[in-house]
Amino acid sequence: MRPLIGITTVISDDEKTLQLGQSNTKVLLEAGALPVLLPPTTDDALILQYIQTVDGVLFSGGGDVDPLLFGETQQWASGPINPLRDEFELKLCKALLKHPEKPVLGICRGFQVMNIALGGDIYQDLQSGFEGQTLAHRQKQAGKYASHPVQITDSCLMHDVVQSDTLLVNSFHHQALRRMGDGFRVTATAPDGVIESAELTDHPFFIGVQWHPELLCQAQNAGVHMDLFKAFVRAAQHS
Ligand SMILES: [Mn+2]
Repeated sequence: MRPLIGITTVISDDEKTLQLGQSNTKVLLEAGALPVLLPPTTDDALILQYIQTVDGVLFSGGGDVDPLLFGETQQWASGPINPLRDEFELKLCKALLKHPEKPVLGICRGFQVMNIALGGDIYQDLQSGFEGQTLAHRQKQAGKYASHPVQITDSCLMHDVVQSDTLLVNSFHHQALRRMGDGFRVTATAPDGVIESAELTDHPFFIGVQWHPELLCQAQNAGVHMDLFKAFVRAAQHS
């Protein structure tokens, strides 16, 4: 039996559609999982049943997290927010921390949600908030193409997965992690110092990445990016 991986989704503002980029389910199917969509809810009992039902959770990419959730107000560069999605994902992530047997992978916004759930915060906007000049973290080319390198730290799950000290990644974010949440260890940084991946120490598999590996998997040489999903699915198989 394939492990069940729950993926977070968002309800459109007009409440007509449940939305998720198809690349998320495609890549999980290719990596050997059975992806299932998790409609947002704030019901604690339902969230617990989601966790009990699935073997792992993917926090998908998406829009900005409401800065009020880490003690700030919106700046001019803030993107649209979705309060239901914010509340659902933060509750789900906090509840998952009590179930370390369930592996967690976060992509872009999902990575930021993980850090906020752990008590950390994010730069609302790199261009106005980051100390110093950043490189272009909002690339113009398609997501299957990489645009900047990241440096991977030694002795971490991410290094075990990619088997390299550097990795070329795509970049579609104007926000990034700032103060790290409890136990969340930086495992990759861009040349400008922007945090690009982290993982929870003392957890079998709780990894977030700022890039979009599911889009890089569409390229010809997708091996290393698919390896991240394969490692995630393997961890879910053991749960
Ligand atoms: Mn980037």
